[in-house]
Amino acid sequence: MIDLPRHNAHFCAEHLQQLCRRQMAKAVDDFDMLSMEDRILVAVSGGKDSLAIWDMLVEAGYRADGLYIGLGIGEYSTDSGGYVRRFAEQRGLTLQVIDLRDDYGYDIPTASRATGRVPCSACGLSKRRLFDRAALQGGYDVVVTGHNLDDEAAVLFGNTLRWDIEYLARQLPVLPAANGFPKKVKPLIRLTEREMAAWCLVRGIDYVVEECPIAAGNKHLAYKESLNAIEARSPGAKSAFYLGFLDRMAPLLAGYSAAAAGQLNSCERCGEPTTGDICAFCRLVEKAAVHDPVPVEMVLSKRARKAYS
Ligand code: Q46
Ligand code: ZN
Repeated sequence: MIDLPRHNAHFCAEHLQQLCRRQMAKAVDDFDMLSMEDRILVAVSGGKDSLAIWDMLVEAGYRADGLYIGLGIGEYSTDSGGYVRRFAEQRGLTLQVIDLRDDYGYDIPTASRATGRVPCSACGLSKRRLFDRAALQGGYDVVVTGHNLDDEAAVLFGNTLRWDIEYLARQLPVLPAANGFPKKVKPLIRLTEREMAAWCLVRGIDYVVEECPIAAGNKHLAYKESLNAIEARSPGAKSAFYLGFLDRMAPLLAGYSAAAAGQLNSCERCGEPTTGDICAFCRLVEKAAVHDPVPVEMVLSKRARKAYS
């Protein structure tokens, strides 16, 4: 039995699965995310959310392959890659693997040090670009990510605290294919972390439980903790905050997101879309690939180092 206060009910394994299937189907329908004919590429990290959404999509009859990117973040990456490979092997699913060090000559700690970007910025840029590239080159119709309600509510909370209108305007569960970018969707926006952990438990999915060591002490986790404290006092507040935003606020911001899209050029090196001459990813690879490898401990914040040791 799992207790879900926001639904004011306890769920057995069968009803929990029904709840998850229904909520995923509602998100997919409401936002026209996927069709049964689509070839889907799931961005998998080895954590519960991405493995759960891959499992849910395959179970629902969708044609979904996985893509895992080895980020070179110490033991965390070694472990998470193992979980993804075992998941795919056990179920006979197609998994593509990109290893930043082997395939591009760098890893995230080194890219962070070489470019002066915070590690999550170097990581986000690398992941976005490589998922987009793999989807377009592999002929996929859509990229699925495992962002859940807790993730999206925390991002919304941060964007709202800063009144970052451009980010708010782009914080949508579907980004249509445009300007050389593939379509991207988030079918787990109606489901929480707790529900995804429960899905994995009842479906026998092993996943990497540790967070990325670089995440320790970051703002995103602090926003999650704040929202959890509000949710504990007022069950349902988190979904009202995020789903209410999508329903009532996002339509008002639609003009901003169209204005922010702007005109893009083709990168002189890779040909992919960029606002300048050479895209940010090519510039990152150029600097990071010639830099001496940097161990993950060197790029952890003080708080993260404490949690890691
Ligand atoms: S962005 Fe940052 Fe995550 Fe990359 S460096 Fe770790 S915490 S894995 S989703
Ligand atoms: Zn480029």
